[in-house]
Amino acid sequence: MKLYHFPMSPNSRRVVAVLHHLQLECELETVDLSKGAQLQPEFLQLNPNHMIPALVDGDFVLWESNAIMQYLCTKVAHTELWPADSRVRADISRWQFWQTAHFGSACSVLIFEKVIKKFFMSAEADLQEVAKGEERFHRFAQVLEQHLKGRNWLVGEHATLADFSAGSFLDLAKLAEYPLAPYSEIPRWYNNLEQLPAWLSSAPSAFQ
Ligand SMILES: N[C@@H](CCC(=O)N[C@@H](CS)C(=O)NCC(=O)O)C(=O)O
Repeated sequence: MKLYHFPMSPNSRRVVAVLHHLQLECELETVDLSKGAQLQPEFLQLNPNHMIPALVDGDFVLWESNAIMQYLCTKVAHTELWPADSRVRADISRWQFWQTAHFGSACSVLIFEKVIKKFFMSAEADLQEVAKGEERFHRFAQVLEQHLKGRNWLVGEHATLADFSAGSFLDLAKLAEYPLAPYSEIPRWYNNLEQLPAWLSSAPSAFQ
C-alpha cells in the first residue's frame, strides 16, 4: 500500500496514526501542498479533488481520510479502533462525519486565517472571518465538551477512529488559536489521545 500525505495536515495525520496503531506496512509519499504538488496531473489522476490523503492498495484507489481509516481497519482481524458491532460502528461513523461536516470545518476557518495565511501567504487574518470561525467553533465544541463529561473516549471504553478523527484538528489548536479557554473536557480528552504511541509517532514533528 502507498499513502500520499502531507505531515502538517490533520486529515492525513489521523490516517498515519491508524497505520501506526495497526502496525500495517505502507509506503508514505509526501505531497508537498506548499508547492502545489497536489495539482500535478499524476496526483490528480489519483484524487481529482486535489486533496491528500489518498491511499493506493493494488488497483484500488481511495480518498477521503475517514473512508481510508475504516478501510485500513478491515485489514486486521480485530481492532478496538473499529469494533465489529454495527451500533458501535454507526456511533464511530457519526463522530467521523460530524468532524468532517462541522467541527473540522469550523477549525479549518481558524487554521486558514491564523496559520495558512501567516505562514504560506504572508497575509493578515481577516478578523470578520476569525469571528465567524470562532462562533462556529463554539457551537460544535460545546457539543463535544458535553459529550466528554464522564468519558475518556468518544465511544466506549477505548480509543476508536472517532477519537482519531475528532481529535486530529486539535494538534493545531495553539497555532490556530482555537478559543479553548471555556473548555476543560476537550483538553483532558485530547491529552488521553496524545498518550497513545501511534498518536505520538504520527505527529508532524516525527517526520521532520
Ligand atoms: N474531506 C477530506 C479533506 C482533505 C483535505 O482537506 N486535504 C487538504 C489538506 S488538510 C488538502 O489536500 N488541500 C489541498 C487543496 O485543497 O488543494 C478528507 O478527510 O480526506
